[in-house]
This record gives sequence, C-alpha cells and structure tokens, in this order.
Amino acid sequence: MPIKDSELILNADGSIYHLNLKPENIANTIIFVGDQYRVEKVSKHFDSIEFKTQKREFKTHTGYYKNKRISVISTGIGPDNIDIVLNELDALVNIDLKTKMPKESFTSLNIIRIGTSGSLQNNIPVDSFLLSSYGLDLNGMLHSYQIKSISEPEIEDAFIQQTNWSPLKARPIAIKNSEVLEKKLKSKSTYSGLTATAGGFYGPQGRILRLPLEDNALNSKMDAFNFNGVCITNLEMETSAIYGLSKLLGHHAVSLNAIIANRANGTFSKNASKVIEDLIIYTLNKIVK
Ligand code: R1P
Repeated sequence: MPIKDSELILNADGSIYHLNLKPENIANTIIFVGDQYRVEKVSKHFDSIEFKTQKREFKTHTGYYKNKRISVISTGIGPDNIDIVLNELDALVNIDLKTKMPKESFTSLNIIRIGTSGSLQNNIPVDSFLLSSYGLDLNGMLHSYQIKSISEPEIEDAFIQQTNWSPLKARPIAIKNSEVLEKKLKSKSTYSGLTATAGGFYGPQGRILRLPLEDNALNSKMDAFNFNGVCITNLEMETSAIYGLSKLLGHHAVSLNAIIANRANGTFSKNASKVIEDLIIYTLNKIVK
C-alpha cells in the first residue's frame, strides 16, 4: 500500500515538505549543523557547490570537498527538529516519492553532526573537541518509536538510580554511536563520552533564571555518573535523537561537538567561532581520509 499523501507530504515541485529537497539534491554523506549560518561555514571549504536551498531553519548546501560529494544541512534546535530531518532524509533515499512505496534497494546514509555543546566535566575544557560515544536521551521524543532494539537498559537503569530520575519524566534512553564512523572521526584531539540530550535549553539543562527546577541537583548528579568508566561529558539538544533515529532507520551517525562552555567551572570560550571553524576543518579532512 502506498503511503498516504497526508503522511508523506510533498511540495508542488515534488520536493519533500520541510526540507525542500528532491532525492538528487543530497549526497550520501551528510553533515548536520544546528545553526543555519553554520552551513556556509562548512560549504565555504567545498571546491564546488552544486545545490542550495532553504525552508524555515532547514538550509542545505550540496557540493564536493576533495572529490567527495557532501551535503550540509542545518537542523535548527532540538530533538523535535531531528525527527523531521531524519525521517525526511530517509524518505528521500528509501521511499520512491512518485509511487510512495519503499524502494527495493536500501541506501544507508553517513551522518556527522558538527555541533556546539557545554562540557559537564572540569577536565574537558572549553575549546576542545568531543565525540559522543553514546547519546543519552532525556527528552522522550524517541519513545514514539519501537526502541527496544537500540537502547542500552543497563546504562539507563544505572542513570535512573544515580539521579533518582522522576518517574513522571520520560525514561532516559542510551544509544551507541556508529562504530564505523567513530573510528573514522576519532583521534587524539577528541575527548569522548556520553552526551546527554535535553529537550530544552534552560530548565531541561538545569539553568535557573526565574523558574525553580524539578531537581536542582540533576546536573551535579549527572557529573558524578560513571558506568564502567563511561561518564556524562556534555549536554546539548540533538545527539540522542540523531543516534536513535539513525539506528532505527539503518543509517550511520556520529556526533562531534565543539565545547564552547564548561558548566562545571562556569567558563565560556573566548573565541567560540574559532573552535567551531577548527572542528569543521578537522571533520571535513577526516571524512575524506
Ligand atoms: C542551543 O544553543 C543549541 O546549540 C547547541 C544545542 O544542541 C542547541 O541546538 O548545538 P548547535 O550549536 O549545533 O545548534
């Protein structure tokens, strides 16, 4: 049975609803950035750019870097946007948009996030690079899917116990990165560990402006979490959703973060754009290696 028009929505020109993309517009290797203005910061390094589009916060440039075809897409902020981006990218490669039936041959994408993030550990300083070995989902978006095959209940149970996680909130989900991409992108310059993905920037990440928190001590309990040597290194808003949906859909994903803040000692980078630029160049050169 074809997927109904209300479920897989196309624009008048045949492109997919939110991303404004047709299948031929994207490469199999895709860099995700949060900020739409970071797209140019990546594509300015390309030798050529063959395609550009934007709708809302979703901007795409596709081109070549050292003979490798790469797309860079801005996802905006948060796991809800990742739900849109991952599902629509997967539809572009694995569903025939004319018949709205699954394609006979499956295409697996390589997805690399170049994000910014705040470190939770004193020993992971601002201006460093961090590769997320796991995403720890604290926002619940993935619970809409059948996640049993991709979750890591031992890590989740240890986290729930350590933080005395409220049963009124969604159960945290731990998801491993793609080991193939981790091998390609990891080096002596990258810290690694568990990246916690919150569903908001203030309360969900323990920031207090005027509203009291459900649990004031959550960040310090997260700092102290250690599962067989794996610590929670940083907090941001997309990694677990990228890891979860990529795994469920059969794609490879790894998340790299420029550490621009250190929440443990209260410092913020004096030159955040430099560490982001350095991480972009690092990532591009690792992708083509
Ligand atoms: C919050 O300021 C945003 O910055 C971080 C968070 O994950 C969130 O998206 O990442 P990006 O700079 O990649 O957007």
